[in-house]
Amino acid sequence: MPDTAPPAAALLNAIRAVVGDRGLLTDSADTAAYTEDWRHLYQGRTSAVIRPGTTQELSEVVRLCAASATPIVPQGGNNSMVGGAVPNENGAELILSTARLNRIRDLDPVDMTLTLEAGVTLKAAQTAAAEQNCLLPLSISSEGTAQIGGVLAVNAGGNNTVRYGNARDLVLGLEVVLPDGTIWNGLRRLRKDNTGYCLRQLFVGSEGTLGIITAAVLKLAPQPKEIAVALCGVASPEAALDLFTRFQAHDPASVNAFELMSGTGMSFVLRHIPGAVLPLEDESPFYVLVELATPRPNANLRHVLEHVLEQALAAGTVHDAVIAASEAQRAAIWKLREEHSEAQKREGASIKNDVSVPVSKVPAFIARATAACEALMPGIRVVPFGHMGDGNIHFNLEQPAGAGAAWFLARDHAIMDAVNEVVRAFDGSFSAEHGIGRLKPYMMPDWRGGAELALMQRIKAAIDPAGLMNPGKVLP
Ligand code: 2HG
Ligand code: ZN
Repeated sequence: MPDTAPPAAALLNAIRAVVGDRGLLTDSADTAAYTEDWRHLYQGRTSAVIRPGTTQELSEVVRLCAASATPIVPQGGNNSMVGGAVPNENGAELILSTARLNRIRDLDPVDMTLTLEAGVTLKAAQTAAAEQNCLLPLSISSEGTAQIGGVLAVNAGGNNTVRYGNARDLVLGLEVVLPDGTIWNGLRRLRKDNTGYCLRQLFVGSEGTLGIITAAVLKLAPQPKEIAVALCGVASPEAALDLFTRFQAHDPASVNAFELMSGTGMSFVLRHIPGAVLPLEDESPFYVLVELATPRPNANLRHVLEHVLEQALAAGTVHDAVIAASEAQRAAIWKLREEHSEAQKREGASIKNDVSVPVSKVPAFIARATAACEALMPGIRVVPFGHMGDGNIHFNLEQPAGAGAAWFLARDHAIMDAVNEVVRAFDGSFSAEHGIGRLKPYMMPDWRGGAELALMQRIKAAIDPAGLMNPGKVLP
């Protein structure tokens, strides 16, 4: 087990000699933003945040920490929904921020690859790709602050998974600093490379428990020539599923995003997010945001959208719809979806279940999970939203009106367990895209126990025998 005593001044001095004054924050006023998670679930402590400027510096810092048995918490944009990037309360863990590793090393529009460091934000990476007429096909609500290292460490999914897969599907190569400080340079950019175990995929999704991702080679896609977005009012998740199958039947290759929102979640956005306006005549029990995109010329996607929506309106699947007529309108529709987390946070305390079930089971899952939560806590407000095209629903709950936040959050395990029981009945997953972090390791024995968890523990012990990398995360 890692030492629980705060790191000695001698270690911090040695680290300062590597990263300089600019790379070391020790004042609690400066470290405060790094020790609390985005959801305010955890308030950790640390004696320093280390911000190396190069992979070499980061490796030397890790070597110093290994030599003194000092635990490290790697951190990117600190957007984890499961407390995956903050230290515990004992003050012994140091935070290693990748924020200053923020260079784009190479972009090759012929190979369609982007080689970049861990601290580049997803937004900056998307922009760099677009400037070369390429697409980095990964989009998440927190992309303005999320850093590539963190995005890969949690294998983020997001809005375009239905078309392009998760973060791991885009990774051709990685550079990783291992727990003893060794730099593994696996920054290959080959489409084919069958040479032993696929190590990069071991680090993708490992949440910083096996090493620190410092750079990556990502696969790019052709930039779309047309994008068409619609917001639709639908009566139920069943109607949303019917609409999804209509688009899949008509032109599956162009479905770029298919997102579900509830009337409750939308009402939070309209209430709390400045400038948010519903572009439909009436409010609706549920909404779908559908985005079509294609790199083909003259595809007339607006026509495709109109055609499918007209049929869905005639069948009663959709009762109202609007198609964005400009880039500004498209952004305004996406804002209604992307601000769901922020709006929910402003509304009060929330309990989040980032779950997945087979796409065809989403409506039945939502119905049964809603009933289970309402039976457990009358008045609880159910806020399901998310990536319906992937079967990934953020089955979030908001405290009953008038109930205290602390009272509500104290019941989080009971509520998550009730939801997970329904997830299990549909052969789903209790964590689809946010990972395990500090919030969910207790669920692992139940869901991944036996040979699977034993194998994960052996991998952890082999790569990080002293248990210094992001302790207390992922594994129980
Ligand atoms: C999203 O899809 C994010 O917007 C956050 O994954 C979901 O707040 C959440 O539960
Ligand atoms: Zn999501």
